[in-house]
Amino acid sequence: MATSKPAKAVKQAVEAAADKVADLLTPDVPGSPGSGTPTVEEPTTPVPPLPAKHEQGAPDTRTPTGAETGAPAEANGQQGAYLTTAQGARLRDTDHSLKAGPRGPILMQDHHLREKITHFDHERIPERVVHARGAGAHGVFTGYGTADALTRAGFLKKGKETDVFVRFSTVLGSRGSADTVRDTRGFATKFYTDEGTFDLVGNNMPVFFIQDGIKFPDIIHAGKPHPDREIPQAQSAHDTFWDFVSLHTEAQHHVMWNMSDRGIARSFRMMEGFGVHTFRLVNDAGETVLVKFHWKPKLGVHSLTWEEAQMLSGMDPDFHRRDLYDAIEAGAYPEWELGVQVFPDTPEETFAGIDLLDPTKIVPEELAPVQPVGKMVLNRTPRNFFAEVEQVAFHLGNLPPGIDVTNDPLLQARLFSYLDTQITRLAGPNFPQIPINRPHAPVNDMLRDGFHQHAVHAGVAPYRPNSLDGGNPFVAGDAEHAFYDTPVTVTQAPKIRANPASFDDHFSQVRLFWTSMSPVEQEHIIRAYTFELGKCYEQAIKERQLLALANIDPVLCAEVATGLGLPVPEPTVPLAEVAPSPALSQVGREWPTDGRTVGIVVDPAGDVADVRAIREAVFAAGMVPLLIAPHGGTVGGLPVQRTFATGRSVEFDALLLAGAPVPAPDAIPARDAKAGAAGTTTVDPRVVLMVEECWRHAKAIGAWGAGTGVLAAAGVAGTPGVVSGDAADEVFTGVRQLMGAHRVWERFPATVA
Ligand code: HDE
Repeated sequence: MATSKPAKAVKQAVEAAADKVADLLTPDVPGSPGSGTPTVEEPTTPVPPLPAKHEQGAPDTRTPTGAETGAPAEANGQQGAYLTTAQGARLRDTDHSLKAGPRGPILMQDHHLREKITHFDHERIPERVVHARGAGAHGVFTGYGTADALTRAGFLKKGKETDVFVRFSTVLGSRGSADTVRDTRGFATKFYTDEGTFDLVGNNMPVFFIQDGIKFPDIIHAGKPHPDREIPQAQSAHDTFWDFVSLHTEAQHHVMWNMSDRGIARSFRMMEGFGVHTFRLVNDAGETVLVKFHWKPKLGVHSLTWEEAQMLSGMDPDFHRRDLYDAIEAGAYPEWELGVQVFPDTPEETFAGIDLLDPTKIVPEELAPVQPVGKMVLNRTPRNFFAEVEQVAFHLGNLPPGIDVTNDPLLQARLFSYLDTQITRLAGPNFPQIPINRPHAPVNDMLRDGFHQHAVHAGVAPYRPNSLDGGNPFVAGDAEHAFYDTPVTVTQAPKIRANPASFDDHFSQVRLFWTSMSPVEQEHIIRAYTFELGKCYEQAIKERQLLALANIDPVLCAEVATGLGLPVPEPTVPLAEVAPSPALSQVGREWPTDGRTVGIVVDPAGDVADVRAIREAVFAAGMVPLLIAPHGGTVGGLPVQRTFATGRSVEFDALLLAGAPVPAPDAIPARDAKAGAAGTTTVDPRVVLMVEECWRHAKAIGAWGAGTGVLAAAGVAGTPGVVSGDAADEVFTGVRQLMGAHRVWERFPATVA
C-alpha cells in the first residue's frame, strides 16, 4: 500500500526532529521500563543480569526464620550471564524442542521443554477473593514517641525506624480490572517491627458495610459480578449490589462514602487510611486505651471527577499504579502521618454516645482529634510485582506487644479470615516464609513441615515442655517484650446471635456525612447515586434505595428521585439532628503539589525557548512535565512524551499551552476520532478538545504567547482558573497556585440548597 499523505508528512517531521539530539534529559520523566538502554540490534555478548532500576527495592534478604543474612538484595534475583535450567545447568538452545529430526515429533525426554512448559502452566495462583487488584511499595516508618504513654509498642518510640510494605487496592474488581472504578480502596501496611510483624489492614474509608463479619460473604457476593453473566466487572452500579444495601440499611453509611468523591481517588498518594475498627493499646504499666488508627496523606485527600474516572478506565486502566510508581521514581515520595483518636477504655466502650464496637460509625475528629504518632514515607517500588505485591499476605492477628484487638464483631471475624485465605491463595501454611512476608524479628516457633517448607529447622523437640533441646524455646515475659493479651473482663451474658441495640441506628451518621459535605461535593454525591441506580434494571430496587435516602436527607432523596423519574418517598424515621464534621470535606484548603503531572502543548513551528525553561521549572517544583506535540521524537531538542493522538487530558493535573499548533496531518477523523470533536480549522482540534476537557474537569489551564489563541478557540479565555499572559513563568506560577486547591471549584457553582 502506498504511503498516504498524512503519514508522509508525519514521517518527515519525525525525521527532522530526530536529527536533533535531546540535550535536556536530566531529570527525566519517569517510566523507563528497565535500567539499561536497549540497542536496536539484538545483543549478542553475554553480560550479567542488569541491576534493578534506581527506585526499586526488594524484600530484605532474611532467612525464612527472620535472621539477617547480610547478602545484597541482588541475591534474591537471577545469577550469572548464561541461561540455565531451574537446576543451574547451562543451556545451548531454548527455541527448539528436541525432536526426532527437523520434521519429527517432540521427544518425551526433552527435560528442558517439559520444565519450561510445566512451570509456565502453573504461573498463576488464585487471586484474592476481594482486593485482587492492587499495587504496593516499600518504605520506612518513623515513630514520633508521642504514643509512649499509651502503648509499649517499640516501633512508635521516638526516632525508631521500621521497614514497611504497603499494598493499596480496589475491593470488587478482578486482578486485571481498572484502577479508577468507583469503589473503596484498601490500604494495608506491614510494619516489620523488631517485636514481630504488625499488619494494619485498613481502607480509605472509616466505616464498613456490615457490623458482623458473618455477613461478609453476602455483601461481597452482592457487589461482585452477577453469577450468571459475570457482569459488571469492578462496579457497584448493578442490581445485586443495590438490592443488598437497600434491604440491609446498616450498609448505607459506607455506601454514601462510596458515592462521594472518596470512591474515586485521584491517587493512592492522596487517600486517607483508616483502621476502621477500634483497637486497644496497652502501655508498660498495663493501662489501656481504645483507639482508632488514621493515615493522613501529606498531599491531602483528592479525587477524580466521575468523567475522568470513566475515561481513565479506558485510557489508562493502570492510572493509580502508574501514579504511585512514577511518583516514587521521580523522587516525590508519598508520605502519611499515622495518628490515633484516643478514647478511655470504659466497660461501655462508647465515646460521646457513639458505640466504639460498631464499624459503621465514626467518631468525628472535632470530638476526638487525631493525634500524630509517626510518619511513613514510601521510597522504593517493588522489583518484582508477583513476588512482592501478589504474594504479600496480611493478617489482623499480626500484632506487636502494645496493640491488641477489641470485640468488634467485624474485627473478630477478620481475625479468622486472613490466615485462612492465605492457605489456599499461597498454597499451604508456610506463606510467612515467602520473602516479602518474612518477619524482621527472629522467629523461633514450633510450627514444622507443610508444603513449601523453606526453613531447615534444627533440634529434635518442637514441643514444650522439653528437655532434649535444653528446654528451648522458652516463653518470654514483659522484660523480653512478650505479646500482651489484655485481660479484658468478659461480662456474663447468654450465648446469642444478636447485636447490641446501639447498632440499630443506620441513618444518623449518614446524615452527618451528607451535611458535612460542601455544596459541590453534595452535587457529586447526587450524581453518583443517580448514575448507579440509573444502571439498575429493577424499579423496585431503586424505589427501595430512595426510601433509605429519604431517611438521610430530603434534598438528596428528591434530587436522585428526579433523576430516576420516580416519586419521592416519605421518610420512615425522623431525620437525625447532627452536627456537621468539617474534617470530612475535601474542599477548601491548600495542599502541596508534589508529583503532579503537567501537560505542556508545544508547537514545533513556534518558539520553544520558553518551553525548555518551563519544563525545568515544573521539575524544580517537584512535578512531572509531559510534552505534547503533533508527533513523537523531539521538538527543539526536547523529548516528546505524548502526541495529540496518544495523549488525553485526563493524564494531566493541569495543562499549559505554549503554542497554538495548526492541525497536524493526522488531525482527520479517519485517523483519530478526537479530531472530529471540535470545529476549528486554525488550531489542531485535539488540542482544543484537551482544553475543553480540562476545563470541564475544573483543572487549571495556562497559556502564554501564541498559546492564548487556543483559549479563544475553545471559548474559555477569561473564565475562572484560566491563566494567560505574556510571561511563561508568571503563567506557570499562577497555574501552580491554582493546583494547590486541587481543582478550580468555583468553575461549577453548586445548585443544591
Ligand atoms: Fe478484608 N479481606 N475482610 N477488610 N481486606 C481480605 O484477605 C475479610 C474488611 C482489607 O492488600 C482477604 O489476604 C472479612 C474490612 C484489605 O492483601 C480476606 C471481612 C477492611 C484487604 C478478607 C473483611 C478490610 C483485605 C482477601 C469482614 C478495612 C487487602 C485476601 C469480617 C478495615 C489486603 C486476603 C491486601 C483482604 C476478609 C472486612 C480491608 C478474604 C471476612 C472492614 C485492605 O481474607
